[in-house]
Order: sequence, then structure tokens, then C-alpha cells
Amino acid sequence: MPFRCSARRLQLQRLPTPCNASRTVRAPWQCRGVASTANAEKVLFPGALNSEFTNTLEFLRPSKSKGAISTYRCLNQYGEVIDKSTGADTTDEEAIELYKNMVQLSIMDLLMFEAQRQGRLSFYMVSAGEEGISIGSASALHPSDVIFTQYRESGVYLQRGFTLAQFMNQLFANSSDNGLGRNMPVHYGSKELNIHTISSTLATQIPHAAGAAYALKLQNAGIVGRIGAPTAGEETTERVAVCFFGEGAASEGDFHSALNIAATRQVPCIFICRNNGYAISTPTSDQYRGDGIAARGAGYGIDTLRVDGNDIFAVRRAVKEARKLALEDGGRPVLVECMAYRVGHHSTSDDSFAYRQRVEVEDWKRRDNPITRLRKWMEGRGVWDEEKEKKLRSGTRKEVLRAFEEAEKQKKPNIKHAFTDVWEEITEEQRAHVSEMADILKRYPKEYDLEGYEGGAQGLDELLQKR
Ligand SMILES: Cc1ncc(C[n+]2csc(CCOP(=O)(O)OP(=O)(O)O)c2C)c(N)n1
Ligand SMILES: [Mg+2]
Repeated sequence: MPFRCSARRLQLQRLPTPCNASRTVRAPWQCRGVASTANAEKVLFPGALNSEFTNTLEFLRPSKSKGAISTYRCLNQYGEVIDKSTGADTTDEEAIELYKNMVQLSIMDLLMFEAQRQGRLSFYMVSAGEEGISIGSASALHPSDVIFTQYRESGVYLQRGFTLAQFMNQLFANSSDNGLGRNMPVHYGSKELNIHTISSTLATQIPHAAGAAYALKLQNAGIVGRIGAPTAGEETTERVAVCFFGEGAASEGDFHSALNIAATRQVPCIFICRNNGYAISTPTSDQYRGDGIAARGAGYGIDTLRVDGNDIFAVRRAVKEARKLALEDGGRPVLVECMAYRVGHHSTSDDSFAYRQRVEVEDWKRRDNPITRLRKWMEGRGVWDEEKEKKLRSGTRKEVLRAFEEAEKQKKPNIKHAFTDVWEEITEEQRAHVSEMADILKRYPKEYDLEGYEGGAQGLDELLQKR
């Protein structure tokens, strides 16, 4: 072969070592120059490696090509394993746990949706039809992997151990809420479970995840010390960052910058796209003309797989494999596009029948669903039946309602938390805002009834007394 260099080689370089680590690592941004001899069949253009010469003038015409990227699945619609040699890669006990979590999520969704309609909650978002994506993928990760979610991934929280009480406290913004009532309902977060707090601003989590994965790459290699204390057994584990987002969020510039920097820096990040066909009222046909989001992964040089989101075993296997790939050779990003249909309305503020036919939704509901598919598999194996189903559903309903009523009774957070956690010490400017607010609250006690808030109307005094 006449090449002087067959691929970009990475040089080894010693990086600054802020902690006790002193390992020599690859610095991905240090690339050797590339060149080739005059009669080479391939020219190693710095911008397109390994491209062969051709004398056929042919445009790439995706609009004319017949095949789309295929969709990986383990189970067919009837809950039967397609490839007996790989099987479901899940024990019966594990499958039952996953099933219980999916059912719990769907029951919580139904009850919370109704609670919003009754005026007891201000807002809610359901995951209907997408339970297999969040629960299946979370089950394939290590508890120490760092997760960034959008908002339709409550199943990730549930699978990681977020309790019903924690869900309800956040939804009611009561004084036990991790976020002290500062966020919209459904914007959960958990430091203990390594899940970053959800942000309403679409796609911002994607570059955050790429950045976190870069930090993890350095930590995995021992170049920098770990930030935050590891929980038991985590010290030896290499970690990945995992980022969930919808296909609509993938239209934001943040998506593109994040995938590009993740690829150029080769960071251990699993990007999990939930492609449910809609971004509120915008169908995918108005959102893009390419082959879904998977095609974009290939465009950024990222290992990519498209998966049937109604098949929890397929999602689980795909994410397990993605995790392995993401940690190989010091790290690399991986994209998994999970296909599903958004069966529910976008949120409680949306009526989707204003922009899609009821029959379209009914068709999808009848055709496929991650919960029924897994149930069919369990029944096929003789580990599930109608009686177990009834017991699970009635028990879960009671548990959700109990947690709901408990959280509803609790007081709201102290009003001072509207100001705390911004600066370590209250600033003079903040003090002026606090005293203005205190004055308003005193003058209009009927309009601002603080009975239900911890500390009542005196909540702000503590801040004002602080010097
Ligand atoms: C930057 C920004 N633009 C617009 C919105 C309004 N918005 C909230 S959700 C959403 C649709 C997102 O769709 P997708 O990413 O496909 O997720 P899905 O709701 O389908 O799960 C939009 C446009 C927002 N929150 N942030
Ligand atoms: Mg969507």
C-alpha cells in the first residue's frame, strides 16, 4: 500500500495532573499530518479520510434510496423472541421487575393526569407508549453513570430508585421537594441517583452531557480526580454520561454542537433519542427530511443504532452494548434512536386532537405497546397471569394515591427559598428585593396568604436579620 499513513494517528501526550494521577494518555486533539503519494487510489484529504477516487459522477441521493436504517428488535409484536440464540438476555425475575416499574409509571401517569384535570396539580406530562425506552435503558446502565434527561423519562428516575414520595413532593412543590419548589412539576432531579435536574429549555442537556462525558473521560483515565464522593463499590467503575432527548430537541443547534464535540473529543456519552413522531404539534415530516435522527449520528462519525422502542428487551440490549462501546479505547460517543409513538397529549396544556386524528392514535394504541408486549412474553413463559396482573394494578394504584395524599397535605417550602442558593451570602441588592417583598406580603395578607408555607409570612425575616 502506497500510503505514508493509513489513518490519523493519535499522539501520546502528558497532560497536567491536578490530582495524584500521572498516567500518559492519548490527547485526541493532537493529530499527525496526513499525506499520500501521487498515484494513490485514496487521498487522505485532511477533511475526508479514506475516500476512494471514482470516475462515476453520482450524487448521494437519500431522497431516492429505498431502504431506511433498520430497526433492531428482540421480540415481535406477539411477545415472541425472534432470535432464539440471543434470547431476551433478561431473567424472568428481572423482566417482572421491569414490568412492575412500567405498570407503576403508567398508573402514576394516569392518576396525575386526572389530578391535573381536577385542579390539584398545575401541570403534568405522561410517558405513555415510551415506558420501555426509559425503563429499559436505565436498567442497562451502572448506577454511577451520570444521566441527563428531557422530561418524558420519569421511568429513568423510577428504575433508579426515585420513590413515589419523591415524585409527589416535586409535583406538589412541597417543603420535602429536592428542588424546594423552584421548578415546574415533572422537572425532577436527584443528586443521589446521579441524575441532573431537568431543564425546560429544550436540548440544553445535550451539550451538558457531552461536557460531563469529557470530564468522565479524564476521570476514567485517572487524569483528574473524581468530583464528589463515590458511593460504595463505585470507585473502580468507569462511568459514562447518558443523555435523553426527543427528536424535536434534535432540531436545536445544541444537539449538533454536542454531537460534534462528543465525536471530535471521543467522549464516553450515550445519546438516547426518543423519536415519538411529534414535537408538541409539529410532526416529524415538518421537522426533517432525512432518515430520522440515526442518520445524523453517522454524519458526525458516531456509532449508531436504531431500536424498536416498544421492545424493552431490544432497548436494554442496545444500551448495554452502547455502554461497552462508549468505554472502549478510552471512550467514544454512541447514539441510540428509539422509535415509538407519542400516544398521549404532549402535556396537560395540550389537546393533541387539534392537530392529529383520533383514529391515528387509536391505531397505534392497538398496534403496539411496550407494556403489553412484555406482558405477552411473560405469559408465554408462564410467569404471569390475569390474577397477578389485577393484584399488581390495584396495589400500585393504592400506593400512588397514598403518596399523592401525603404530599398534598404537606406545607409549601419556606418563602425565603425564593432567594436562597443564589449567592452564598445574601447581597445588598437581594436584601433590597427581600425587604420589598416582605413589605408587599405584609400590606396584602389576603392576596398573599402564606398560611400553607413553612414559616408563614415571617419566612423572609430570617434573611433580613442575617448580616
Ligand atoms: C428552547 C425551547 N424551545 C421551545 C420549547 C417549547 N417546547 C417544549 S417541548 C417541545 C417539543 C419537544 O419535542 P421532542 O423533543 O420531540 O420531545 P417530546 O415532547 O416529543 O417527548 C417544545 C417545542 C422549549 N421548551 N424550549
Ligand atoms: Mg418527539
